[in-house]
Amino acid sequence: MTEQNSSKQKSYEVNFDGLIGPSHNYGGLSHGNVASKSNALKISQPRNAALQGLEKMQTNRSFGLQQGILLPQQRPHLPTLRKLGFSGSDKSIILQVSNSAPELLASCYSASSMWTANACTVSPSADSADNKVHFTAANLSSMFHRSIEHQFTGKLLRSIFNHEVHFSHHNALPMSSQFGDEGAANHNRFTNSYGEQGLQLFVFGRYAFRQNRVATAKFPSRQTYEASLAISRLHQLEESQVVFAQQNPKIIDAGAFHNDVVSVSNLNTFFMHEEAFVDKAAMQAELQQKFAALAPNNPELNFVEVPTDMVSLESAVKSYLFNSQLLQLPNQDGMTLVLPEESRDNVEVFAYLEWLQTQSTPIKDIKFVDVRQSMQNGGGPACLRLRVALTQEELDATNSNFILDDDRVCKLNQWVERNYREEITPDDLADPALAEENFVALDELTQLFELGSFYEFQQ
Ligand code: SUG
Repeated sequence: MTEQNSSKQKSYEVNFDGLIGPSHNYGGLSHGNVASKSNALKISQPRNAALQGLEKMQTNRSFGLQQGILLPQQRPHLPTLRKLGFSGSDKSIILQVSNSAPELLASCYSASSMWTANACTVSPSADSADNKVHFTAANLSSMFHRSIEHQFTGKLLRSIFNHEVHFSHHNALPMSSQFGDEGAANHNRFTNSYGEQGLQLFVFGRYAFRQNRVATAKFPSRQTYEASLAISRLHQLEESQVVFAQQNPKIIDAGAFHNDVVSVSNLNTFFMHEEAFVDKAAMQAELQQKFAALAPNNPELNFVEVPTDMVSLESAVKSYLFNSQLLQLPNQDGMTLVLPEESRDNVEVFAYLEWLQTQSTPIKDIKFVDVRQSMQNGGGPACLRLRVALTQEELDATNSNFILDDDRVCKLNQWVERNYREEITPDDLADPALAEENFVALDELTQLFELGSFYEFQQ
């Protein structure tokens, strides 16, 4: 949580990280996600993965930020398999599916809800006409294994942000390719202070209902313009507060399936690869002009652009340089960039980072975190977190069980140690005992979070 004082009341950016679930495995399910494909069917380490995620949350807390958490979903998701015509006991369904359709079993076993940057799009109350914080669960309609997340996500968000005076929740957009929506991973917001009115940038990969001047040749464009536009309507945003920009299809074909693989923002700063957008100059001009109109007292946006001759597209995608958290730490001048270890390992990227620190930009400090288990499925530090800007009053109205303290982190570490397997091989998914273990773990989790019977298997 980054704390800021505005004239009215304090405001914060709270990062809600996904707790990595006990079924974390490498299913190779995401076409266009280079890491997911290249690590397909490798042995995963769920215990290590979850501990890495918790450690990342603790790192943020050690900076003086408070930190939120979102819970893993029920996996395997047997209700989906029943919808697809499998019947009988849980055990018999798992055995049937593992024999006849292992790809469906892997899809219903994915722990992909860990990447909470794809959980929903959030608009803070300072921006919305009704002064409420708006949430729209992402339909994630492009990838089958992710399209089954939004219902639980919506339910979870409603129980965390459970106060109708402050929060407004919207169901996912219609489940069709024309309204493909991947949530906050394709959304940035610019402001001088989290509690002030901001400018929202919606990034999309393609138009669904009109001719695309440029299009991908290899990989899917998951987010449509029409989906982004619908969300801006739902969230009651004025035209003066939004900019829509198309992601460069070339960069999607290079493996940047979400915009947060090639750019990240914080406050009035935009850190981006120079090839990230179709028409960078027009986008920057519109952002700058609208921002100046919204914030006349401090009208300048900072664009920190990384040129291709310093960081190639390939290195950007491999290292996840941009999939970092750009944070304003309390009582510190300048911002801190929290990067995946893979950025330190990449010679080109590390040389760039050393150079960056000698330059006069708002990015003053860099830190590395080890989230290698998530990275091998294409999820870096920024994928693992959902940013929610809240006023003090809204933070007070948020379910406090989901804001971490030392005691909860300690209990969660113990819960992981007690319940998670050290390794999962692709063949393990066929073992009904793994499903039972997952459900025991999630049952305990609902007790830790005082949620009652929250998952479908508990009802
Ligand atoms: O949707 N990977 C996720 C990674 C999401 C990253 N999120 C952001 N960039 N914000 C995806 O492609 C892989 C699962 C597998 O292959 O088993 C996966 O779903």
